[in-house]
Amino acid sequence: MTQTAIPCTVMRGGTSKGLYFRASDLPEDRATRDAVLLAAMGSPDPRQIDGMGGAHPLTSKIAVVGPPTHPDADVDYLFLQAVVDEARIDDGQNCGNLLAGVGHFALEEGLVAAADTETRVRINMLNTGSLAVATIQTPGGRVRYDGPARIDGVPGTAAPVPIDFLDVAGSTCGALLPTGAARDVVDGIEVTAIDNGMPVVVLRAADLGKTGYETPEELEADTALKARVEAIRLRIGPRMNLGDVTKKTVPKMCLAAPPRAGGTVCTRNFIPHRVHEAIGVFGAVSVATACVLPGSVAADVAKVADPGAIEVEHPTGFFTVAMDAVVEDGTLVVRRSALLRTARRLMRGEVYVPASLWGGP
Ligand code: NQM
Repeated sequence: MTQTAIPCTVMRGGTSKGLYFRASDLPEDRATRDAVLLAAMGSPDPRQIDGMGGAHPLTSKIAVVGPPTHPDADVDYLFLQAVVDEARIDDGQNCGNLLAGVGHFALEEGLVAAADTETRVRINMLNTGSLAVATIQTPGGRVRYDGPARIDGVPGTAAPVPIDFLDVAGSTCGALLPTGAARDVVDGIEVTAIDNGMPVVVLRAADLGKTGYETPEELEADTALKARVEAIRLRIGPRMNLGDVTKKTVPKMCLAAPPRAGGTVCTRNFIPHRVHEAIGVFGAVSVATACVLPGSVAADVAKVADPGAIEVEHPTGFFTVAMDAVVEDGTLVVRRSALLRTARRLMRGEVYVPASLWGGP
């Protein structure tokens, strides 16, 4: 036998797509696991032609789901980014889009028992050590995928998956404002470095000579802009307690502009080298938080009509973040954030990798 077959589910989670594995179906040894996952995705290769990856960071994602190691959780979820054109599996960030499919996967795999109408799945997010609660529709104890919910960036409608976060502030950087300030100056540009689930650096698009309404393709074609954004990222990364971020997928870089479609703020997001077609989930939560943060550069351009519902505009629509945040003694305290996603099981089967990498469990 020259190939090893590994049980695998392909799911769309929010505006991303990825491979979902049970932890027990993958090698325990990390180096072997990473080699297996790179082969499964077809990385490194810009086209990922010899694997399942979709040749873009948003379709080169992996969820590893297993029994809970947290007393308040039903399952553990580890997110892994297979870097498209490098032989690297990165666990340095979380992904709230693949998170949207974790509850379905856990139910379908029998890791969690379904309730009769809906099932609240408490998910321990290993990348950040924080908890999320996803509510999955399970009429008659079966996972339901179809429904009326629409999210921008995905055609059609599906069953709603409301997700609640309780404790994501400072999840990766150790503090909501990792530099200690609501505003810093890097290379002559004012920025806000924030981590409410995802380390993000917010910049005013106008300060970089952009409107903030450009298409992702236009921004990706602007090599001078990309070099400038990356230089700022490399300088502020260590100040956000992230160390040298040259080889990291965080922080994300968000160009913010005044809203132009009735939302709160308009965004274009470098994640960190490609430009997102929409916006990441935790990316949106962090940007939404920056909008209600007194003194931030996001607050300069945002029009906050309702601090409880921040509408983040992105290239393919809106991302709404429900927030409960208050300013106490001059400090922003985020009590809760919530949002809506959808997800769909696309395929279940086995993914094949060369047996020379791993012979199986
Ligand atoms: O920010 C893209 C995505 C993401 C991550 C990225 C995400 C999040 O859209 O929580 O969802 O920023 O790398 O899947």
